[in-house]
Amino acid sequence: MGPGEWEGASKARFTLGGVEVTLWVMNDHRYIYFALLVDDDDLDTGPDKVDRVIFYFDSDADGVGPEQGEDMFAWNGFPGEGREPGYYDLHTMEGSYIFSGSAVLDSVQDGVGKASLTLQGIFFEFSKPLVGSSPDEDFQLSYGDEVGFAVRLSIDSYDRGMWPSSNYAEFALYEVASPPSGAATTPPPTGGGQPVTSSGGGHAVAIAFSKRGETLDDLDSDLWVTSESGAPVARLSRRSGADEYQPSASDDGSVIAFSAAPYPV
Ligand SMILES: [Ca+2]
Ligand SMILES: [Ca+2]
Ligand SMILES: [Ca+2]
Ligand SMILES: [Ca+2]
Repeated sequence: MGPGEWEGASKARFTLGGVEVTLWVMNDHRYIYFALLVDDDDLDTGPDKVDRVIFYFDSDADGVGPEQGEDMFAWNGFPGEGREPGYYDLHTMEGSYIFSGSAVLDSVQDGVGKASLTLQGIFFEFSKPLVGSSPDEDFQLSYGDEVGFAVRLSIDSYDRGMWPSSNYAEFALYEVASPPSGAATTPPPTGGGQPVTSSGGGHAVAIAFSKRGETLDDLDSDLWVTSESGAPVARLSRRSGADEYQPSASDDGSVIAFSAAPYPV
């Protein structure tokens, strides 16, 4: 995680079933991001020993859940025979109980998730569109909306329990932050990045922005540039294992400075 990306995130630390957990939540104008650092020294993927984290949502923040179609996603080290370990976009069935097997795979997989072993533990990282493909399977969030969420953790095949409460119908609340100034006033269904406008003499020549990759092996941020009209787009940097962010252009637009950090830390 690049310090420029997570330093403004909401953060919680707690212990679940004897395991230390740190949680971060934030959003930009397209995605809501969750990260979870779990104190464990092996990332287990298999039927005999499995690590797994499930996020489930009170999508409409009405304090009632899980309700039919409310959002879920998971990183699952053993989702079942014939399925790959990794990220799954899910939703709940009416009256179903999380972990009972009655969570349902979405017809369209939105978002990405990644788990990696770091010196501090297993680092789970997720991004999910504020506006998912289906209102029946994904949350549809606008700036200022609240969304309820809860986390269920299983480490080394042992169910460590749920946060914020052992009562699965209790949720933490996250308020979707307004976008950076100059961004659209409602979340677009597609698009990405945190735009940073670089303008000289009152006329923007280009907009450099930091954008996360959208595939599992390209989750770090790279620099991209677009014209003021929104096209064309070109990638300026592509370094695996490093975040480039906070681009800033010189007055004449000929030089772009940026910050960089190892990813994930
Ligand atoms: Ca483990
Ligand atoms: Ca609800
Ligand atoms: Ca979906
Ligand atoms: Ca979903």
